Amino acid sequence: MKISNNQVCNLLGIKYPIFQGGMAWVSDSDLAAAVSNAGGLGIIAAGNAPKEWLVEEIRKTKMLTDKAFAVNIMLLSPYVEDIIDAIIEENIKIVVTGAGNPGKYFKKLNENGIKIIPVVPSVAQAIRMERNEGVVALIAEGAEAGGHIGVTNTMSLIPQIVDAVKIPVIAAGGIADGRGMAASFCLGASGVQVGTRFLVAEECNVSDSYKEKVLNAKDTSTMVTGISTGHPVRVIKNKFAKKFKKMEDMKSSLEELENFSRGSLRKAVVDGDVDNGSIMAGQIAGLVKKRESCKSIIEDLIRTYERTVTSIYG
Ligand code: TUI
Repeated sequence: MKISNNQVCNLLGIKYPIFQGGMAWVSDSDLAAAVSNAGGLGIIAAGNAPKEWLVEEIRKTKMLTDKAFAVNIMLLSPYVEDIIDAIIEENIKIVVTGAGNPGKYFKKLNENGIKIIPVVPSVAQAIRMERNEGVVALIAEGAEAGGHIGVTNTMSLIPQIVDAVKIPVIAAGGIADGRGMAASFCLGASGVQVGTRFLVAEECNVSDSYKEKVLNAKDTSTMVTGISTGHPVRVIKNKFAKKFKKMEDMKSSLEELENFSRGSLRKAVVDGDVDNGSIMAGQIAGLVKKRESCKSIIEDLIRTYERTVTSIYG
């Protein structure tokens, strides 16, 4: 059974309702353009980067694709205001927000005709976000996801958010193939966001050792650090994650934890130091076994989605 007349595709002008997760330090112009060219929604992650970096990546993406793409604003960034200025100046039409409440930026984004898609980890946040002008859809992200997460898992979160709002819901957290995509649609989602599987894409510029960690992961390879600090983050278990957790258990101060973890994502993604860096990835990493192009990933998602749906509904 093929996907047809999909709300998310119609809303954003894309071929397939598949978003590539906006992953800090990872989701650059090469990855976003490859996903958009393959029919999904490529997303550049501003992360903690300064405005100049984002402007350059937006311009590169426009040279690499004529398809729709988005920018993800990480709301813990010290540069959020500058990032929003860059988004407006560079005429970006779709914005995804994550890791906080984007409330105070809605007016400016909406005035500039930007479609806003907040990531939400709970029903309360979903309801709060939907009330705002310019919010056209929501990404409901379950705690299977990599990186900064909420507490509720995808299987429970999606149907509860779908029932609580009227706008389309995109499911995220634990989805890496067409079965996960079909399951998300069964729960009422109109699209999916995939992060972990794109970490090993040929067009993804993360270090080779990071990719190997994802490819070698199994179902139990991730853990959550930062629960004590109020910023839970799912990562692949390694020396860094175990030490961080130990420091939390020993009641290290927030300052000590911040000093220990500062720059840790960059260390793993850019420098390839997968012992002392933070290897953010979702619980579905155990399913990701192959390096391939973004086009091949998206085609596989669609093919296995159609096969799964046909096997359920005939
Ligand atoms: O944002 C993400 N995942 C991320 S961001 C990131 S960069 C980072 N690095 C180190 C420490 C922390 C972050 C790595 N992974 N996912 C989207 C997401 N948003 N998950 C959960 C939320 C969220 C949380 C709270 C959304 C809204 C929210 O509201 C809280 C409030 O203050 O209202």
